[in-house]
Amino acid sequence: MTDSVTAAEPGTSPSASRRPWWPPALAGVLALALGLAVAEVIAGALGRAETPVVAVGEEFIDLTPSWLKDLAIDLFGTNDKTALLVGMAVVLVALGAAIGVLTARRRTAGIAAAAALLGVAALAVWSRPDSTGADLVPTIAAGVVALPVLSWLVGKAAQPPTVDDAQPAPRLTGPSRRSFLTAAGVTAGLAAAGGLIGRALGARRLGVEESRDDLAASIDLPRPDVPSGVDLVVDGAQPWRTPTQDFYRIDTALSVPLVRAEDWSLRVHGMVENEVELDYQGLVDLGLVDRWLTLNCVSNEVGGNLIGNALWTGVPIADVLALAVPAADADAVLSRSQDGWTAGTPLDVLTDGRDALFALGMNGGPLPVEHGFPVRMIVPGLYGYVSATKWVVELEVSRFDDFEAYWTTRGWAERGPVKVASRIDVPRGSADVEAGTVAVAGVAWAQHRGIAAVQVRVDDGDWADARLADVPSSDTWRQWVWDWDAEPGEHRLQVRAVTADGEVQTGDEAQPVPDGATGWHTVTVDVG
Ligand SMILES: Nc1nc2c(c(=O)[nH]1)N[C@H]1C(S)=C(S)[C@@H](COP(=O)(O)O)O[C@H]1N2
Ligand SMILES: [Mo]
Repeated sequence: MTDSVTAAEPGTSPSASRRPWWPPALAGVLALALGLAVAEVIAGALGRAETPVVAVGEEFIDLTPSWLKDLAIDLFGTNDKTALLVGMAVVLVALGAAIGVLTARRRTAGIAAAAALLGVAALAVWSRPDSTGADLVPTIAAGVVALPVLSWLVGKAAQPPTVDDAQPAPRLTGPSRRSFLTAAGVTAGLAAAGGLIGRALGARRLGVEESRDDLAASIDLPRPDVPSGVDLVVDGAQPWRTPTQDFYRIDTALSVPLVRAEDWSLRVHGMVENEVELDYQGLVDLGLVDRWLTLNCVSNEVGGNLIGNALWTGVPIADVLALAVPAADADAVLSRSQDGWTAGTPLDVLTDGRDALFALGMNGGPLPVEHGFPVRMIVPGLYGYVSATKWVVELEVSRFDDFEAYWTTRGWAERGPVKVASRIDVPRGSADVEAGTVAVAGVAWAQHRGIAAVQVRVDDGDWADARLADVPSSDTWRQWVWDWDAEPGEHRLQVRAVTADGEVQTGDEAQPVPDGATGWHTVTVDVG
């Protein structure tokens, strides 16, 4: 027997039992692909972000238990979304193939299964926080196209084969095979074209990029010149200013929210004397400031790179809250993004005079869409998950007792002050270095408290003070370097920092969950 022969179903003719399984499977995959491609085109044309694929992926992200999410970030880092899309593609191919095979055997059951699959996608679209009835249109169109195409293509695939006796095994050959392959080829071509057109339309969705370009011209953004003395420029170390394209990205959005600056507004409500609604120009008119601030993720492991430092341009959050006048018994602000993500931030942190900003510029350019265009929050001294809401559209002045924010319902702490930490950038772990003077260098951070000292030790020896670079404020990370007289052999380097208010970084090791990792970054090197 060969792989082109399926097992006979009771009551089916011998010729049916000798039909290969792959043509209906291929038909199922292609019908589904065409339907989803049509959905992408229509979503792009309508300027909708929710396609069936995107909505299912986002629901999946929101429904996955936190341990699995943490594992995915661990395994794939910032490629976690690519990994999810690849995983979804594999599942879709398998489902499409199964539906095709089922349709060849029992047409109504197969078509019902395909309809059920799209029904699940429609439910996912409907459950997205920002979805409206119009967001269902692409998914409905997918069904309108995919179901008839499935029936038609499987019909062609399942036509009785011309049995070719010259072949060692029965195969689909002759006119019926050619006709199926032509139909399959046309469907595949249309699906590919649809996918490309959908992407092209999607890329320009709502003209958000144009909106960014307009701002670059109309708003006075600073040149992101690095202050003198902050960058030690050690070979192989990270630059003090993180280039925008290298800045880490963490969020739950599979398709980024697309909001034009001219359509954006911010609503401040809840426990306030005055409800405030600001549009983009209204926000800008409050007065822009430029600040160097370091942002990091609570999921960052010891030695990890979910941290970046940039020049942010924006409006102090305190200025906006002052217009609203929070009630005396309020202690928190729940911020909400356009796609429904939330963060809970202590009210006193937002009003104690630190540079907590509604940022609209990053490193001298308009905020990139992935980093929250048109407006995001950033609060020095707090991890991103409790403060740095991207695509922010709403502030609700409230009490911590009265709400739970996105990550707090998933096992992370309610409060997320940044823990003092330090990292060795060079030499890299398991590097081979030459004996002699070796520059050991890296960064340390304790935003808003400041770094007073960084110490390095070798093989559990005495702690030695590193030389610190300058910083413009206590709100950024601080570079350090220490000249090591390296002797041949394997050595273990460790770093710890001391804050300006006297806290010595603990060597106790803790995982990122629930409120940030601790422990000394340790690097082992081979000196030759
Ligand atoms: N709307 C929205 N804002 C968000 C998030 C999110 O998932 N959605 N993630 C937060 C987290 S956990 C971090 S660490 C920072 C990361 O900001 P960045 O992607 O600009 O580096 O954004 C925060 N703001
Ligand atoms: Mo984060």
